[in-house]
Amino acid sequence: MFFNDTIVAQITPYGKSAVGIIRVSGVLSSLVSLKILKIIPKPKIATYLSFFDLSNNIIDKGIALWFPGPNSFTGEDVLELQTHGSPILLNLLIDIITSIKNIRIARKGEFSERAFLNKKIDLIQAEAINDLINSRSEIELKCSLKSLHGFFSKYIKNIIQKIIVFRSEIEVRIDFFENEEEYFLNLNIEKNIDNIIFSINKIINMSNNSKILKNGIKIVLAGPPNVGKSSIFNKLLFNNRSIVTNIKGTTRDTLHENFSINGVLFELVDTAGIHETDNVIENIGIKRAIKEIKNADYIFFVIDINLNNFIQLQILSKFLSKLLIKKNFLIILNKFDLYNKKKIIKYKIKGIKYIYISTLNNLGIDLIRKFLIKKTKLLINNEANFIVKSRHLNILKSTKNFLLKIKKKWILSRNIELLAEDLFFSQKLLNEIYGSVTSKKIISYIFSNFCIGK
Ligand SMILES: Nc1nc2c(ncn2[C@@H]2O[C@H](COP(=O)(O)OP(=O)(O)OP(=O)(O)O)[C@@H](O)[C@H]2O)c(=O)[nH]1
Ligand SMILES: [Mg+2]
Repeated sequence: MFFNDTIVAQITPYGKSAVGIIRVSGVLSSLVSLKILKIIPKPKIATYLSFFDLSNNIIDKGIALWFPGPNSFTGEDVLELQTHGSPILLNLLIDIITSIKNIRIARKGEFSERAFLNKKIDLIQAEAINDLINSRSEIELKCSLKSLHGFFSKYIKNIIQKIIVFRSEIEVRIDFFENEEEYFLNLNIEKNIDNIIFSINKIINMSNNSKILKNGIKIVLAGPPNVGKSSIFNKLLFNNRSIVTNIKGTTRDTLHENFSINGVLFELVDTAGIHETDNVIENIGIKRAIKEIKNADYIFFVIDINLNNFIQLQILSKFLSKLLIKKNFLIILNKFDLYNKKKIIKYKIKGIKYIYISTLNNLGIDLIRKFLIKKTKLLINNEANFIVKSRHLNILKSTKNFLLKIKKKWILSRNIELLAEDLFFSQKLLNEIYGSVTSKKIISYIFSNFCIGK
């Protein structure tokens, strides 16, 4: 695709740094090179050169890289200038470059957008570049790299290929057989549609992990007041982040902190103790705690092992019957240091994992960590780890629903030509994931979320 205007932007972060890089892309890149460097450097070779201003004064010396199109990131002629990282120098260079007619500052994500429009990368890869830059954990970074290298695209391509093969079998029959009965001979239409839906469902199910891979595993510490939730919070963070006192209802607001184990991000949330109270502030805190519990991936329900009181058990059973029914949770029995054998409490509940600890003696904290490490291993060892973005998920779901409709229509009408047409449409729907038929508006929206210079 040809663009009249050439674009320029600083591609390193703003502010002082050892080196700053400016990228120019477009038809006028060679003119920029002649103006600033007085030559066009050899392609793809780092060349140490003087940089000149418009009055031919040397303003700096640095490295220039010349990538003639189409063998560049954007597919256009690209010039990259590496200078000392002075914001004034970098601004001066950009001013010189933009003083040339038809050269302007690049919009957010415009280099990647041009790479996409010039078919250097597909939309999945463009999105993966952005995800990679914004990754908050090692596992998210690895997933983005996989998508960038076409791992996710391969899954989608396989489904599209299945539709193409199925369609061509149908079309051969339409073209060559006159007798209607022969149309369907050896062609198990419903089974074929089911098979495509099955492959789509497989990816939809994989997306369940996407939220965790991207945002981390959310663990909420919940339970009655004064049982040691904040103490556990602090121990797991190695930081006295949350206030601990022997007064019931110390924690009121929710506290959120991130940490990572084995490259997997965790979000740990400390909450207000749940109990009956007339205190207005505490009640707001309890409401917030319940909201966090509902959004948790794991709930660590903390109990004081020494309190054989009815309320603790009541709260726990309320949890079991209502909130936690579909949640993963672990019961942590704290204050084991005060444990009195005569007061043994039967907290054992079938199918629920529980751990005895004492934050005072540092006992059992390692067991909680082991529990978390186990969770990370389950994630890391999953070969099919990738992040299914909501845009991809929406397309997959609408293609699946469309295929279900196609199947129904076929059963009712037995119209093979209509079936071929519908299958072609479902193929087009899936292609939107790559952006080959995606509307300009959606594409601009996707790239507008990128950072400047990308
Ligand atoms: N003996 C003993 N005391 C503990 C232990 N863990 C916490 N405590 C004490 O129990 C009291 C309450 O601890 P917190 O961590 O504030 O309890 P919490 O569940 O966050 O309480 P709220 O914020 O009020 O809901 C503090 O005095 C802690 O020092 C433990 O393992 N053994
Ligand atoms: Mg607390």
